[in-house]
Amino acid sequence: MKKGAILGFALTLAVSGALALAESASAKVCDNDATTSSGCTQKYGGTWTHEDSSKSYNSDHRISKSGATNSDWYEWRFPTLPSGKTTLEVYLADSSFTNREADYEVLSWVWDYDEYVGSVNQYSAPSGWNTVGSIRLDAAKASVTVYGKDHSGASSTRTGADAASL
Ligand SMILES: [Ca+2]
Repeated sequence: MKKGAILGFALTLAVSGALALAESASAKVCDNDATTSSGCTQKYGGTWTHEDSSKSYNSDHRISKSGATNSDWYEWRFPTLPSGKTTLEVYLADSSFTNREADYEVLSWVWDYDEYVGSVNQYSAPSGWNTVGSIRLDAAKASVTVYGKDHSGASSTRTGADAASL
């Protein structure tokens, strides 16, 4: 490789690195069982057991029962976020999360319905932040919901709820 090409490649890496940093700096993270000072709250339906895990974000997570359904859901409630397009990312690291196709939805307080954002295979997801999809927010409080149903058809899997980021 010529010197100029190497420099160009290095510059590309530096610019994309800066963009990635800018994006993560503007994102708001809500963990499961968030502290009051974080501005995040949460709610859930069905059974979501609290567990400590050194792999999980802030060393804890919630997990559904085995073979959960759409009656089992966990909701992260975010404070008011700026309007515009944002990316939903979820933190998945603990190996006890086995849902092969977990659905995620987002609700903005000014909407009338939850909007489907995407599905994630929690079982094969790389450890750390995973992108679910993009959504446009409307300068209002927003919530993210994950459902316990495994849409792949796999039975007896368990769904994890750790940190979420918008
Ligand atoms: Ca956590």
